Amino acid sequence: METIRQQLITDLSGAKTPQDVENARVKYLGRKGLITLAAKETDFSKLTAEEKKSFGSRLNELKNFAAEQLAAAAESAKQFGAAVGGTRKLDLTVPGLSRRLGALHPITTTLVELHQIFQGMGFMVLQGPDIETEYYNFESLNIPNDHPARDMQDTFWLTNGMVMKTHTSANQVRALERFGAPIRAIFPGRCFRYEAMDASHENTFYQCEGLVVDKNISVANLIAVMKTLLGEVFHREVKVRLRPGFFPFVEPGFELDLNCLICGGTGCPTCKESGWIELIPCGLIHPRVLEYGKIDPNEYSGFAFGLGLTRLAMMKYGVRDIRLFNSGDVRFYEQFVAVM
Ligand code: FA5
Repeated sequence: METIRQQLITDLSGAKTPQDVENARVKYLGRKGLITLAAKETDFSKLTAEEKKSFGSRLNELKNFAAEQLAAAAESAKQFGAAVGGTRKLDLTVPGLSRRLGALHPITTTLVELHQIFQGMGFMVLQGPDIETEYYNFESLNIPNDHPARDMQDTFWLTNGMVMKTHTSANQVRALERFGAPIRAIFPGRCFRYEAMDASHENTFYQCEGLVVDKNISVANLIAVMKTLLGEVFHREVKVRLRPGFFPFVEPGFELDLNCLICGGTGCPTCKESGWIELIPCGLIHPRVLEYGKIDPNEYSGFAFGLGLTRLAMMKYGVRDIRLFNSGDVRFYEQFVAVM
């Protein structure tokens, strides 16, 4: 009986279709099945009363065991049949058996939203490399080797002299060289900095660069685009402030800060108790950068901005600590919707 039990377990582990299970049922419990015959072919006259009792109860146990196993195998064969559409072809559209659906990463959701907003304003979406030359990351942006602005973006260098892109501005001159003027483009991407990490600073974070070059572009165009952007992202009035900011590749340059949406402006660790989050540095493109991009600054002007995309996601979703985004903590990711 033990041999029959083991054989049944082996057969059922290989049974995939309802027909496989039916074959197993006939083999073990059918009229000429192994369990049925074990009962029929035993000569009870040779057994003592005690042996008869023990044999009968073990046989019943085996029958019950076989019936249970066959029922369970029939159920999983049915589900497997549904999953493969009745044939052996795999149908990837059948929902999985696990109820724990994944969710899009909040950075992905924010990226897609930005694509839609800017495409609505006629911007192309471009992508540049993560590993950059010193020329595109610094020099072509009017930041020569000895310029103190390099200190603000202390970073990771590769042994071959290339650099992990410290800001998406690194793609500005690439875009100008490739597409010329007029141009309207955003280029979101990851940035890397050797950074002391805290609630609002990561060593790996996202920015979204924006670039517009055309005839007669002014600060008024820049402000109009910023207003449209913030209106569409937050769907409500948010408080911002514009102050002068220095970046060697814009002139004039500004810092657009957002009133902290975590504390409402009263001060918290996320905004370093200041009530404001540095969100979108921006300005009119420096004529020298246009020249590096082979654009005539006498004919064209433009603006650029470097939106802190990860910080935008923090404000949009109320995330107090930037380190959660790259934490790999499922409890954090699960809180975001599964579909957009
Ligand atoms: C720049 O990176 C400039 N390239 C932005 C720019 C583009 C200015 C075009 C003018 C014209 P900054 O270092 O301030 O500037 O970074 C821009 C934004 O990225 C910040 O406002 C902030 O929102 C975000 N950011 C910067 N460093 C970090 C960090 N370590 N972690 C998370 N976000 C950061």
